[in-house]
Amino acid sequence: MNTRSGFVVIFGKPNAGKSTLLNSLLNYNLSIVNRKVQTTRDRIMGILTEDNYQIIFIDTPGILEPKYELQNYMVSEIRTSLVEADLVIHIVDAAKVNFEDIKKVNEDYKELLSDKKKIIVLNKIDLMKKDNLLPVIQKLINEFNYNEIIPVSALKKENTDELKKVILSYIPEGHFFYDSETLTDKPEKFFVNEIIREKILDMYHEEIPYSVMVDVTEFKERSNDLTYIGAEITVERETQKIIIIGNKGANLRKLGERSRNEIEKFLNKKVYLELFVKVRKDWRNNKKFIKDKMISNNPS
Ligand SMILES: Nc1nc2c(ncn2[C@@H]2O[C@H](COP(=O)(O)OP(=O)(O)OP(=O)(O)O)[C@@H](O)[C@H]2O)c(=O)[nH]1
Ligand SMILES: [Mg+2]
Repeated sequence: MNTRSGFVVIFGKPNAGKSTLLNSLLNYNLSIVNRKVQTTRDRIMGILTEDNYQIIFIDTPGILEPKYELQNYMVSEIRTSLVEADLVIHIVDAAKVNFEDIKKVNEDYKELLSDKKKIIVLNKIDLMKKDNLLPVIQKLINEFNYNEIIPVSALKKENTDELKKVILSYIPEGHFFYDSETLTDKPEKFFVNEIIREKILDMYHEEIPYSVMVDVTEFKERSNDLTYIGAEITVERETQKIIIIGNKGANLRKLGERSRNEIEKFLNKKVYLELFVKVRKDWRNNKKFIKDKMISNNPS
């Protein structure tokens, strides 16, 4: 039997629904999703192996103009992902299509996109009248050279089967890159970290989610069914630490409880979770700190 295998990069502005689309195509909640922007910070591989094909999806951080070192890291994650792409899915919010933005993205990433097959996905169609889609599609056909234009709702799984079929038609023949049980390139520790960050995104507001770095510093099986996890939450200022901890530690306890419940489901084991809050002034601009933490969170 001939096998097919290829890399598909999901690329677009913050909040367009990249991670939601990844989860929906995988039928599995791998990448964290949140209504706040800049949820995803690292590229995350989600591997779909079915029948005679293997599609390696790569979810990426939202495209932005970097203003601090952490965002430089996020942009470098986008660029590295594009290099290996067989197909690029450029996803936009269908109700808020900004043609100037699309032009700019194509310009900014020109050298990485020039020889690639590209699909533009118009996402969140559940939020709009279908009649309003036609003029958008027409303009995209007239002004851009995408190989395909596909409207979907990643959240409601509308037209995602159709999208999957189209994606598959662009996957070249070739051997599988990973064995068929592998779901991702990231270790368990990375997802534990992401679960804690997801709960922080839900619980805290304003600049806090953007000023937080989570690092799982200990991950030890104490017995067959108990795992000890120690995680450091680094913020940029004392005042943020006070908010994270809350009155008599109430917020931190709640964060710990919510994270632990989810981590236990993910690992299918009992977990003892300990959270430590640290302040590292202006860490988002500290290249060395970011590099060290990202290596620690993404061991290879
Ligand atoms: N109504 C609707 N909401 C959606 C759809 N897809 C995603 N969303 C919502 O849009 C928000 C952002 O989704 P994400 O998947 O986190 O977006 P992202 O592009 O990965 O965002 P970043 O990682 O921050 O760049 C979340 O609240 C999702 O539930 C959709 O098809 N319909
Ligand atoms: Mg995301």
